[in-house]
Amino acid sequence: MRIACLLAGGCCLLLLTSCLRRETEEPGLAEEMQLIAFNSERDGNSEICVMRVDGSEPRRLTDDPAYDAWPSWSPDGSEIAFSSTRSGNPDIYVMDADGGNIRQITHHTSGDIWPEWSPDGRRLAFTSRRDGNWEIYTADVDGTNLRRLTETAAHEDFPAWSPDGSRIVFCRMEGDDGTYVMNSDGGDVQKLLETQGLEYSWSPDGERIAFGSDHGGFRGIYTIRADGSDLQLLSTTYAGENCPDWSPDGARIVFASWRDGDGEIYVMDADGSNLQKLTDNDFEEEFPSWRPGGELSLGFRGLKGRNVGEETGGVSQGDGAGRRRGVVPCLGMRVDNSLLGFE
Ligand SMILES: [Ca+2]
Ligand SMILES: [Ca+2]
Ligand SMILES: [Ca+2]
Ligand SMILES: [Ca+2]
Repeated sequence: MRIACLLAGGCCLLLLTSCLRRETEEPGLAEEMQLIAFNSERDGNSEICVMRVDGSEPRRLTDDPAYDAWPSWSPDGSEIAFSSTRSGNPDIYVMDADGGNIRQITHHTSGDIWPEWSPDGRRLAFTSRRDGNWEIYTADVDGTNLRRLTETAAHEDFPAWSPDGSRIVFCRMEGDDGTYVMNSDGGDVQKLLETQGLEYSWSPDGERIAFGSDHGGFRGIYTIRADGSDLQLLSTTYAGENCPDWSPDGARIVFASWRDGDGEIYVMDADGSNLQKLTDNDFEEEFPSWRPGGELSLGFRGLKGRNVGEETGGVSQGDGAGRRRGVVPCLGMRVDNSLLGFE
């Protein structure tokens, strides 16, 4: 009995020590808290997934036989806009960052795809064919106040906001092809480049625009200055690469590449160096979207979407106050508007 008590006491001490260590871990784990949303077909059809920026802990957010694609984070990182065919045709949806609370935003029988969240969090830009050919539209995040920004016989696609929300870069195909930029109300359209881009991303400082392109005959990741000058090729394989997205600090770019035969997610420094492969399987993976900084970069360790037990997991307010231990409900994301999960 005495030995059993001693052993139990030792275990309690170990648990207490573990808890104290976790409670006192210092901030500075922003890297661990950053997430990349992407498409994966690893479960048989395209789903929205998230993973850490080192490729670890991939987790599926959607679970529907429909085609779910094109994730775009809200600026505060609490929600994700995406397109899905679950209504019978492509429509825009918004869900919480843990995959819950899915809301259908567009309700048109035509295709509505490629949502991009505005920097102020209020609008979604997207591409729709509802008026006969592909045009760029914006709408409030609840789908109201729809506005068509382009009106041409050509195919407009891949809208991306400037960091200050004043401009939208996009691609025009099938007539006067090229990369264009316009005001966020559709005015002052300017051609930046004769080359078309495939999925644009504006650097956080507003200085440069990254895009995939067939410029030169082979598809790679390129950047230009926001005025269209200084075209630079970043990727080195020309292996069907597109969908670049800048990290919140502007230091890195995540993108999709088919250099190994099927779509994988890679990350590189913004000058093209220090390439890292984040996924490695036989299924298509593409459309990566880097989660904006936001309140999760507070120093809490990430979560694993499982019950990690009373002693190791719980939720807290965004500033770390009000920590409550218990079931960890999701992967390091908001539990509701005020609570964050931690491990
Ligand atoms: Ca699906
Ligand atoms: Ca639709
Ligand atoms: Ca058009
Ligand atoms: Ca793959």
